[in-house]
Amino acid sequence: MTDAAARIMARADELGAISARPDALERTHFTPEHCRAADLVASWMRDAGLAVHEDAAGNVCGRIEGVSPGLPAVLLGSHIDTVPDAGRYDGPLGVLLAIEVARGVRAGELPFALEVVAFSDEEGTRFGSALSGSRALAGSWVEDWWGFTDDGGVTLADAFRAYGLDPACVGEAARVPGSLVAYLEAHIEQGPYLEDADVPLAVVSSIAGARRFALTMTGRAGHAGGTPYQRRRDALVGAAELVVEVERIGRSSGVVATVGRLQAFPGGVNVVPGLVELSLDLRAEDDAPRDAAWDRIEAAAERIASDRSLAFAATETYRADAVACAPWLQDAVRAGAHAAGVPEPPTLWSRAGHDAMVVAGVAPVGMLFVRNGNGGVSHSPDEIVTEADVAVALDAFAATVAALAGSVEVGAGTAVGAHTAVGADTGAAVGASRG
Ligand code: HGY
Ligand code: MN
Ligand code: MN
Repeated sequence: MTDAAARIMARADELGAISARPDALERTHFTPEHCRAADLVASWMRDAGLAVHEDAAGNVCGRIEGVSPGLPAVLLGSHIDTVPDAGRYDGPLGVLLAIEVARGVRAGELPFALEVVAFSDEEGTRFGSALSGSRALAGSWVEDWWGFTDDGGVTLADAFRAYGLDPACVGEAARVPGSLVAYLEAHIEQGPYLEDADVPLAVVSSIAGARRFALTMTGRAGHAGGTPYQRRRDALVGAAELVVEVERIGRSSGVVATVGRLQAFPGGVNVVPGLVELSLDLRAEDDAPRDAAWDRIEAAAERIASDRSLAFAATETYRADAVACAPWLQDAVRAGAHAAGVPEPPTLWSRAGHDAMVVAGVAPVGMLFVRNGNGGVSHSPDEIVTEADVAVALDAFAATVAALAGSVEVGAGTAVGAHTAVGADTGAAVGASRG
C-alpha cells in the first residue's frame, strides 16, 4: 500500500494546486476550478477501474459492480470543494483513499457494488449551501438555495446552468432508497485528539449537529470625536461584549461556539459604528445542549442591546442535527483499524460537520479519522497528514470494506436496476464541456 499512499500524497498536492487564487487554496462550487478538479478526479476513478459519471448535482461518481450487476452499493467518498485559504486534505483525502480502495477491488468480487463519490459542495463557501452535493444524493435538496447568491450576485441556479446542469433535474441525483448498503467516509481529523493520543486513526461515533446564525447589532453611527460616551449607541462595543459572552457560554456548557465573521458599518475609522453583522456557529455532541446554549446567547444579546440602547436581530442560516454513526459500521471501521495494526483506535465524536451527516438520511454511515499532524489545525493551509499515516489509513479503509463483504448479506439477485443505467460510464470527461 506504500505506492498507493505515495500516489495519494502526490494527488493531494496536484488537487491542492487547483485554486481560484495564486496565493492560497480556494475551490468552490461550480467554478472553473471545480470543473478541473472534477475532471481530474474522474480520470483517477477511471484509472482505478471505475465506471464514472457525473450526477445531476455535479457530484463525480464511480462504480464497480458486485457479484451481479445492479446490486446495492457500499458508497465511499468525501468532498472536493474547499473553504477559503484551505488545507489540501479536508475532503480530498477521503476521496483519494476511496479511489485506492476501489483500485484493489475487482468487478464481480464483492456481494455489493462499490461506489466512490466526490461531492461537489460540502463547505457551502460560494453560496452558503453547505452539504448541497450530499443533500442532492440523499434526496434532501433545499429549494431555497436556488436564489442564494455569491459575492458577485450570481445565483446558485445560474451557476448550475453555467456549469451545464439543469436545476429542474437535480432530483435525479437522489439515490433510490435501498440502493445503498452503507456510506463510509475517511477524513482528516479536524482537531488535536489523535495527535495528543499519538494514534494514527480513530473511529467516529457521531457527527456534531451545527446551527449557524446571521446576527446584527444596530445602534446609531456618529462622529468619533463629537459623540460623547453617554450619547453613543455603539453597535461594535455591543457586538464585542456579545462575542465574549458567546465564548463564556460555550465554554461553560460544553458547546463549541464560534463567531467567525464580524463586520462594522459604515466602517470609517472616525465613525462610531451604527451596525455590526456577525456570524455564529454552534456545535455540540448532542442537539439539546447546543439549543440550550443558543437560548442563553440570545438572552445575553437582548440584555446587552437593552443596556446599550441597541437593537439585536438573529436569522438562522443553517441547521443540521447531530447524527450517530451506525454501531455495526463503527465495529467494521474498528476491525479495519485493527487489521491495519492499530489495536486501540480511540472513538471520537466529530466536532466538524461532514457529508456523512446528510447521507445518513438514505444509508447507515461510518467514518474513519486520520491523524492531523499539526496540532489538529484545519480549514488552514497548515493541516498536514503523513504518508505513513495515509498508508495505515488505506489499509484500514480497505479492511473495513472487506469486513463488510464478510458481514453484509446482499442477495446476489437483488439488482437495484436504476443504478446500472445511472452508473454506466459516460465516456467523456465529466464537466469538460462546462464553461
Ligand atoms: O464546518 C464544518 O464543520 C465542515 O468542515 N464543513
Ligand atoms: Mn471543511
Ligand atoms: Mn471536510
